[in-house]
Formats: sequence, structure tokens, C-alpha cells
Amino acid sequence: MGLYPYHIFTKPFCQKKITKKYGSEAIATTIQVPGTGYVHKGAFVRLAGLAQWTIHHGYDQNGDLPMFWPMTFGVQTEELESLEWPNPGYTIVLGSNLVQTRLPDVHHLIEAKKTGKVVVVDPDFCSTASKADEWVSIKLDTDAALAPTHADLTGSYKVELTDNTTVEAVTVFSLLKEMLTEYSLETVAQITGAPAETIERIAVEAATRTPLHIVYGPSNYQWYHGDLKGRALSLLPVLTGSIGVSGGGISTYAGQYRIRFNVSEWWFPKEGTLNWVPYLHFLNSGGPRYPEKGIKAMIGGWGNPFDQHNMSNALKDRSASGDIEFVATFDFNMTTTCMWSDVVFPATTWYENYELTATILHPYLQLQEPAIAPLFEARTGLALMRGLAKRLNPDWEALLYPDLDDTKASLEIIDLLLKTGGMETRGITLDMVKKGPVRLHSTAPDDRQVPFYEQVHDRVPFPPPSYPAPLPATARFVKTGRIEFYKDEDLFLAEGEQLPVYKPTFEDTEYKEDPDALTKYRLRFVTKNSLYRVHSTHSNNVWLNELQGHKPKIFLNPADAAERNIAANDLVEVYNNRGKTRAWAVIDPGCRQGTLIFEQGWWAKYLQDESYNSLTRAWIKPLHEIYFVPGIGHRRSDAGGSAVLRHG
Ligand SMILES: Nc1nc2c(c(=O)[nH]1)N[C@H]1C(S)=C(S)[C@@H](COP(=O)(O)OP(=O)(O)OC[C@H]3O[C@@H](n4cnc5c(=O)[nH]c(N)nc54)[C@H](O)[C@@H]3O)O[C@H]1N2
Ligand SMILES: Nc1nc2c(c(=O)[nH]1)N[C@H]1C(S)=C(S)[C@@H](COP(=O)(O)OP(=O)(O)OC[C@H]3O[C@@H](n4cnc5c(=O)[nH]c(N)nc54)[C@H](O)[C@@H]3O)O[C@H]1N2
Ligand SMILES: [Mo]
Repeated sequence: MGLYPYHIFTKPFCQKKITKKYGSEAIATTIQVPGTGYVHKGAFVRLAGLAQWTIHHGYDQNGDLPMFWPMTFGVQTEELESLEWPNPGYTIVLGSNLVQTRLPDVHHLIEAKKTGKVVVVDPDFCSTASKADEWVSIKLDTDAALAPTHADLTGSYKVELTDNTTVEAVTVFSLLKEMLTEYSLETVAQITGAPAETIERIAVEAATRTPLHIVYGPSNYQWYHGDLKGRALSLLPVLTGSIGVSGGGISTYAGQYRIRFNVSEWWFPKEGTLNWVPYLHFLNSGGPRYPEKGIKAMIGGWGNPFDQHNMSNALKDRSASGDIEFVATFDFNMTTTCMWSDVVFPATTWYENYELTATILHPYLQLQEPAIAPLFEARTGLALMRGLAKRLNPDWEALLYPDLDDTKASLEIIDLLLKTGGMETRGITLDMVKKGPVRLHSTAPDDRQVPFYEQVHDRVPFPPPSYPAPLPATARFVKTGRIEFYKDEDLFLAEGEQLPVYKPTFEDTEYKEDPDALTKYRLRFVTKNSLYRVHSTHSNNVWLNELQGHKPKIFLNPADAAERNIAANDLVEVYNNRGKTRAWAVIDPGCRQGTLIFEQGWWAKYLQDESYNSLTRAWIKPLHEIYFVPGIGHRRSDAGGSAVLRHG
């Protein structure tokens, strides 16, 4: 049957005990990003629904949710596929290190230099900057001020209302132009620290060499006001007519979130109910959907939250104090999270199981096939959920293919997903994916991944659907059915954010809480992704660690180093009010003054048990609470939640 042997459950999985004491929603599960595993991650979601556990979505857990998308376009996220990268006339990459973080695809970006131009805007001379036609260094978190405009859509009009009264209305563009008078070239140069001449020249080039493609990277939007930056940057492709066309638009390349077709049949059985709770509400022990008696048990896979997630120290403290009573982890590496777990379920790797994947850069369905049988006691996610269901409730077990072995059940589920996936999977069969990757269908010609093609060419109202949410759950974000740069809800007005303005870093968060932080801590800590790891995965790979001299590194500008008497290769401590970490110094003139860059992902055991994530803090921006639809299925239509950032 492929179920786990009983001895793995010897410390009894105490779901029954916790449920009795606190209710089933006190057990929280997480599956990280959906796109890399529709079958086994789906099994977790399915049982979570049946058992009525709480579930967290990877999108806000990681801070990867780009909030300008729902605010401006009414979708969760969109992007050009990498096959479109050679097509723009002009590409501006703002804070996305594609050479490292999209390594297998980046040759397509290099192609774009042949017929177009590639500009990288980044406070760091990162690998992508080194390959670009031009690098513009700006101060951290000032991108919103950079986004300029062109065009004329101004004017004021008399508009008759349904009650026959007449009001004077001005266009959004007029308001925007008025607001932009505050952002003269000189002011923008001063805010961003980039030369006025460069800003002006790039603005003219971008406007005249269309289609324009903006790549707005996760690290850049994972700031408190990342939504404002995204709303401002969206203006550029919109005003230059670069939306809905091949090679144009704005793209955000974070993790593999995008659910590319309807997964409801497998993920959301009608017998179940899912209680989606934002991960930050869990960290803050509160929020609109936080279970009344709290979250007392965690059961997770595909992640290492005790190193990798915001406020990992809070998680450790709560586990140590007994507030979190039980942690179970499903992994094939003995990570820091496994060390903190009561039970570790040995998981299969991608070489040992069947799985169906389809990711954001690649609109293809791909079948993972086992190269070897599972080693030792390793089992798949489906086997784990079947093992738990068998011991918990025969009714739940009955909905998890009890009569089939693990391989047969996995293939049956893939077949079901393909048959019920909707327009995107129409005509695609298991036999086809067994032969190789199969392109999903889209509404653009040749099934290409060109966001908003239908909206621009066929005048279909915004937004297109965002799986797995039903359309009304996201359509309510852009009530006009159009791209919205002006937001007139009360909260936007109260915050002065009805138009995309620039707001300085930390003023609404860190400095509000501790005004002294402004003078006490003068360096800004950025934790970028490493070439040698995917987050903390491969942290324990000795060959990759050898390439790094077995040393975690911190990069800083020569002037900042000199001021502090720091020499190359010194072991330094980085600290703030919340915590500290240590690393070896690299003196790097490419790193902008005032910025400190740590390559994240080292397990705690390589950092004397001190975590880079003890310095970070995720603040909840109130506006985000109303603009996030978590992974709700088509069977449910409510929504709510929040997005997060992780820096600062
Ligand atoms: N090798 C590798 N690849 C990965 C990952 C990995 O861990 N390792 N992780 C994957 C995942 S889940 C994600 S979310 C992505 C992350 O992908 P990226 O966002 O590309 O990753 P980072 O290296 O963190 O950041 C890119 C750049 O953003 C810059 N930056 C930071 N703040 C600002 C700002 O305010 N303005 C501007 N203009 N630039 C700024 C940094 O200096 C850095 O050079 O990568 C994915 N790919
Ligand atoms: N300071 C700081 N913190 C960050 C970030 C940052 O840039 N700076 N980035 C944030 C972002 S964008 C993200 S996406 C998160 C990522 O955070 P995590 O998702 O926690 O990423 P990893 O640390 O790589 O942990 C993935 C775990 O899944 C396991 N795994 C891999 N494949 C499988 C599988 O098929 N089955 C099972 N069962 N397990 C598997 C691996 O062994 C590994 O232990 O980190 C966030 N945290
Ligand atoms: Mo991510």
C-alpha cells in the first residue's frame, strides 16, 4: 500500500488530542508553492480540508506576493514566459537578479541585447548588472520615485449621474500629472541617488524603443511599500502601449506559485472546508481569521521555516515554551526545522515519485517520473496523507484512493487533473505528458504566455481569472473592469495612496516603533538569494560549500568598511534590536554605500545557531489585508488575508 510503517508514528501524531483541546483549526499545515507539485501538495490540501485544519499559503508566507497586481490589474500575479524575453525593444530589470535566480532561462534575456537594450537598476553590481547594456545604481527602496511618465490623457469633464445631477470629473491622468509635479528630475535624482541625466535618457529610450518589458523582482517588492513601487512601475508599460503585446509588460518572477489550471477536483473535495490563515497572523498570534484558541500544531513539507521564514526566532521561542505543542515535518534533509520537530516523516525526492508540475516561467505540463524506487522509509506526500487518514478517519481515507498503490493512485490523480483542468488542459492526456512536456493552452495566439492579450485585443474586461480563486473573488479588486491607477477606497485615501506615490523606507514601520533606530542603525540589511542554494536547500552540500570557502559572506562598500575599521575577510557581527548574525566581510565597491548584503539560506548550524532571519521583521500593511485572495478553491468564494514583506 505504500503507507508509512507504524513505527514512524511511535510518538503518536497527536491530532486527536489537539483537536479535542483546541479544535481542528489549531493544527496548521503548509505546502509552500503549489506549481511544483499538483499531486502530493494537493494531497495535503485535500486532507487539510477534510480534517478542517488551518492552512497557510506559501505566497504570503514567503513574502512573495506582489500586491500591486491585485490593486492595479485585479490578478494575483502575471508574467511573460521566458521565451518572450528576446522580444522587447527595451528591458528594464529592477531588483531581480535573473542571472542567478533564473539561471536556466537567462540566455533568453541575453538574446534581448541583440535587437533591444537591457538596463539593470540595482543598488548592487549583481551578476545581472554585469551582463546588462547599462547598470544604474540607486538607493535601496526608491524605485517608486524613478518611474516617470509621458503621454496626454488629461482634461476635466462634466458627468451626469443616475440621479440626474451633474458633477465635474477629471481624468486619472490629470491627477497623476498634478501629483508628478512634486517629482521633478532633480528631486528624483536626489531621492534615488541616480544622476538626473541618466534618468532622463533612460526615460526617453524606454518610451521610444517599445515594446517595453519591466522586470520587477521579488527582492525589490518585498519592502513594506513594495505595492507603491509596483503601481508606479506599471505605469511605464501601460503608458507606452506595451501591455498585451508580445515582449511587453511587467513581470514578477518569484517562486512557483501560479496554479495554471483548475485543480479543484483533486484539491477541494466538496466534503471539506479550508480555513486559510495568513502566515503572518500565525506569527503575530492574531488577525481576522486566526483560530480562536490559537495554532498549536504545525505539519509541513517543502519548507524550512525555522531558518527561512520571517521571525524564525519567534517560532523557536514559541516551540521551546510549549506554546506550539507539536511540530511534524516531511522532508528528505535533516534541516533546522526537522531538528525542531517532534516527528520527521522521511520524504521522497523528485527522483523517487510521480508528480505533475507547471511553473510560472514555463507554461508546460511536465511529468516527473521516478528514476529509482523510494529509498529506506521514504514515502510520498500522498502516502503520508493516506497514512494519517487511515489512522484518523475511514471516511477521509475513502477519498484518497485506498484501493490503489501509491504509483497507481498518483497516475490516477494526474489523469483526473488533466481531465478536469479546464480550457488550459483541454485535449492533454496522460500519454502525452508521458512522452514529454506539453504546452498548456492560453487565450493568446499560439498558446503563448502574453498577459492580458484578450483584454487589450478583444476588449474583454479586466481581470482574467487567477487560479484557484473563482473570478468574482479577484474581479472585485478592479471594479471598473479596467487597469486601475487611481484607488478610491477609504483606506487608500486615508493613507494618501490613491495614486502611486513614493514613501520613504521604515518611516511607517521601524522608525515609528523605535525612532532611535534611524541613528542607531545606519546600514540597511538585504538578504539576497545565493547562486549556490535554493533558499536553504543544498545548505549541507559539501561541494557547493567548498566553492564558498565554507564561509557565509557579507558584502559592504569600501567606505562603510573603512568607517568601521573592517578589513576583507574579517568575521563581523550584524545586529539590530531583534537579533544578530555573523559572517565574513567582502569589501565590494559594487555594493552601494549604506547597503549590507548577506547571502541567505545557511542553516543555523553554520551560523552558531544565530539566524539572519532573527533580524528581519514582517510588518503587515493594512491595505494588503483587503487585497489578497489566498489559495481558495472554486468551491468556495470568500476571501481575505494579507501579504508581507521580509526586509527590515
Ligand atoms: N539560485 C537561486 N535561484 C532562486 C532562488 C534561490 O534561493 N537561489 N530563489 C527563488 C525564489 S523563491 C525567488 S522569490 C526568487 C528571488 O529572486 P530575486 O528577487 O532576483 O533575488 P535576490 O537575489 O534576492 O534579489 C535581486 C536583486 O534585488 C536587489 N534589490 C533589493 N532591494 C532593492 C530595491 O529596493 N530596489 C532595487 N532596484 N533593487 C533591489 C538586490 O540588490 C539583488 O541584486 O529567486 C528564485 N530563484
Ligand atoms: N532573510 C530572508 N528570508 C527569506 C528570503 C530571503 O530572501 N531572505 N526568501 C523568502 C522566499 S522568497 C522564500 S520562497 C522562502 C523559501 O523558504 P523555504 O520554502 O523554507 O525554502 P528552503 O529553505 O529551500 O526549504 C525547502 C525544503 O523543502 C525540501 N524539499 C525540496 N523538495 C522537496 C520535495 O519534493 N518533497 C519534500 N517533502 N520536501 C522537499 C528541502 O529539502 C528543504 O528542506 O524563504 C523566504 N525567506
Ligand atoms: Mo520566493
